[in-house]
Amino acid sequence: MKRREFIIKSAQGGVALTLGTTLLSCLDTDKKTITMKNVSPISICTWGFIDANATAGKALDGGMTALDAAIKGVAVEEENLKNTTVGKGGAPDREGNVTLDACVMDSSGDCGAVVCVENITNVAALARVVMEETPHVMLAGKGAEELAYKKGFKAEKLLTDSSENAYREWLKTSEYKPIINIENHDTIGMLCMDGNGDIAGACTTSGLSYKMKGRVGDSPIIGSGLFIDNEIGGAAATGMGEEIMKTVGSFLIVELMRQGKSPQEACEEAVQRIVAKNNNIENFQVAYIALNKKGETGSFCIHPGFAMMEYKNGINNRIESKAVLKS
Ligand code: SD4
Repeated sequence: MKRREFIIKSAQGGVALTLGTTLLSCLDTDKKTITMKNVSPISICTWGFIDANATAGKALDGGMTALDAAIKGVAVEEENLKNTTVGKGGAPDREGNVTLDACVMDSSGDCGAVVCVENITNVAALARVVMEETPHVMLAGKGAEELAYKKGFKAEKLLTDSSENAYREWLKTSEYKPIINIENHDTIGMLCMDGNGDIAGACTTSGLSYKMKGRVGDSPIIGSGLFIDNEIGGAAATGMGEEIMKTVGSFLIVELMRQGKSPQEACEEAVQRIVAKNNNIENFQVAYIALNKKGETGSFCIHPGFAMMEYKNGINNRIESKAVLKS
């Protein structure tokens, strides 16, 4: 349901949501299928998240909508305890609290985001609730968390034994150098095209490890961590959020594609904009992925080592991204 319809229906007393049904409809979306228009579905995501991308790709092949598939795909990483940059098991801030950021954008141009959310694992699904069931685009902290409980999400301890141990180790020096952030990235941004040819995406993260309390990066910011224009395509980002936000990277890529650039050329230009403004690119990573309406994809990054997953025609490929710097 679109936000405007929700407001109207709410006003008419026509909305009867019971606890739990929203979460179910956000994550267990297998029943929502579409009539395929002969478009071969595609899913791409940041980093080598084979399972997450296969989950989305297969769901799309089964007729799932792009938004449902993207949220289902990124949930795999939100629930992966080994991923220390997303969801449960994500690294905490410098005070030991895990705070998550996420956003979603659909093919109609609607979007939702949550920032600095504690105790909720599936924050991309929560961003969808903000999009579909509130009159707003973004909710922060306690407000987002309270909405989650109202809609049936359960409270979970996001700090695992292993992330707590790593945090305690870090506390010994408390060395906070956010610019040295080349290796420690696992944020998942995912772009899906469904059998109707419609594009949607999701992006979810715990942000920088041991970040300042309250720090929010690019990932939940529409236009920075994610942007979709269903007439053109979509883009998603990972890496040093501060640099991505300064250039509104994902929006920039979609606009460059609108001007005729391929997804690859657009990703390269967006990275080069950051490179041109920084004399310390040795110290941080930025990587972009993009998908256009023709089903073409691209990716580019500053440091070698970034890979994109691409699911097309039933095959899930890992594609090593070209980089500005040499290894
Ligand atoms: C952020 N872009 O919060 C995120 C970090 C990231 O993998 O991509 N980590 O700035």
